[in-house]
Order: sequence, then C-alpha cells, then structure tokens
Amino acid sequence: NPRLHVSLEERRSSCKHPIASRLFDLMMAKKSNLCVAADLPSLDEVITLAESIGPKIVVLKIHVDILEDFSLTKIRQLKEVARAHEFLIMEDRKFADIANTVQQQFHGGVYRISEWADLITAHPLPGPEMITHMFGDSSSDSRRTCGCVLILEMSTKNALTNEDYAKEAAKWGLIASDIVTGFVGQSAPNSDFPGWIQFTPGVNSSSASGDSKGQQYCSPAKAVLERGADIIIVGRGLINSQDVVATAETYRTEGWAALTQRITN
Ligand code: 5FU
Repeated sequence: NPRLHVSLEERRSSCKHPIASRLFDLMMAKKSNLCVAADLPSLDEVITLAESIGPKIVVLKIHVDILEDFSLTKIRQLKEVARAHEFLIMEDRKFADIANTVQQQFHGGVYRISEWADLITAHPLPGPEMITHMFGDSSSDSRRTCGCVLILEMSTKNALTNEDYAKEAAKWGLIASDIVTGFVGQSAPNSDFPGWIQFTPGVNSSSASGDSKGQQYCSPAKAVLERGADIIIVGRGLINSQDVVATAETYRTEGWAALTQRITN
C-alpha cells in the first residue's frame, strides 16, 4: 500500500480538504500522531485535560452526548484551548441514518455539532447520499470547516464491518474525498490516494488485550506499523493514568517513532 510509505509533506500536498491539510501540518509541527479520546463525564473535565495535554496531541476526540454539563459556551471554551494549543476537535457521533435526519442531527438540536467540530465520524452503512447531503450544498461553510471521517472497521470483537464492507465503503469515500478526510479502521485499505488519513482506535500500551466489554487493544507500534494507523486514538490508556501529561508524552513518542519508521522503511 503506497500511502503507508509516502512522506507527510507529500501526503499533505495531495489533500483535497483544508482540515486534512491542517492535520498534516499539525502532525509535522508537533511531531505527534496522537489523538486522545476524552471520554470523561463533563466538559469541565475535558477542558482541564485538554489544557494539560494540548501541546502533545493533534486531535481531541469527544462524545458530545456523554457530557452532563454540555453548553455551547463551554464548547467555545474548549475551542479556545484547541486554538491556543493547536489541535483539532473530533466529534465521534457516528452518524448512521438517512440524510434528512443526519442533516438535522449535525446542524441542529442542542449540540449544533457543525458549528464547532473540526472532524465528524459517520458510518457508511446508509450509503453515500448521507455523506454528500449532511453538509448541505457546495456553498455550505461546514463543507470546508469540518471533515468527515468514515468508520470503515470497528475495533470490537465480532464487528460486522468485514473486508467487503470496508472495501466498498472506502471506494465511495475516496470518490467524495473533498468531503471525506479520512477513515477509522484497523487495517489499511488498498488505495493510492495518500491524502486521506487513517485513525485507529483500540490503542493501549498496557498488557490488556481489551476491556471486558468487547473492546480490543493493540500497542501504538502495532497500530502504526502493522495496521496502517496514521493517527492513534488512545482513551482509557491515558485518561485513567496517574500522570496524564507524562502518559501523553509516552504515547506521542511511541506513536511518532513508529510513524517515522514506517515512512522511512
Ligand atoms: F470507531 C470506533 C471503534 O471502532 N472503536 C473505538 O474504540 C471508535 N472507538 C472509540 O475510541 C470509542 O468510542 C472510544 O471513544 C475510543 C476508545 O477508547 P478506549 O478507552 O481507548 O477503549
């Protein structure tokens, strides 16, 4: 797979979405391919975490619907932290409905995700129309300010996202590469488009092979070198650690070393 060995500069130059280019810039500037899954119960805690580990990460991933104190004011505070420390905010909403519904979920309701998310996840399950319509027409602002990340494969045991599913979805994800900036997956789909970005969750340096609820883990090095991850997504391996800053530095160093090793090999 040629994407895996192309330099980040070159991959940046083939991006068709400003958020993808920005992410490559951040990776190179911060020498980091670390995304932290900040699955904490409140935005106050997410903001505190982001203030401390912000310099070490390129993406902060949240689930807006688990935050008990959500408000647009607090989200704007988090945006300020993201601006100061230069990282992107990914909302892992995993949309999976008809376009007419997803449009309302993305732009409306209490969360107004399109106003603040730099990256948004979506399942390809409903088909390509969902993606092309969720952002509105080509004049819509959110088309440029928010990149879609397709969930091609899940990290859980017995996931239904098999090879055929991932392959089919990758095909039309690539066709819409002005909207789809990357994908979540456990392996690298065959494609010669170096501009899109692989996010791999289920990364944890502990000896645990997973949690007790179906999640499966691998190390940062394995995620990058064997599975094709460009960005490693680390949740409990970091947020439950005693010293989150030191742990973030360890994951950053390991993830980045693996990525540079893969590119130069
Ligand atoms: F699409 C996926 C997936 O396949 N597996 C995941 O684990 C997303 N995730 C997310 O990554 C999940 O919702 C959590 O937010 C995070 C993993 O957290 P952990 O604490 O590292 O297991």
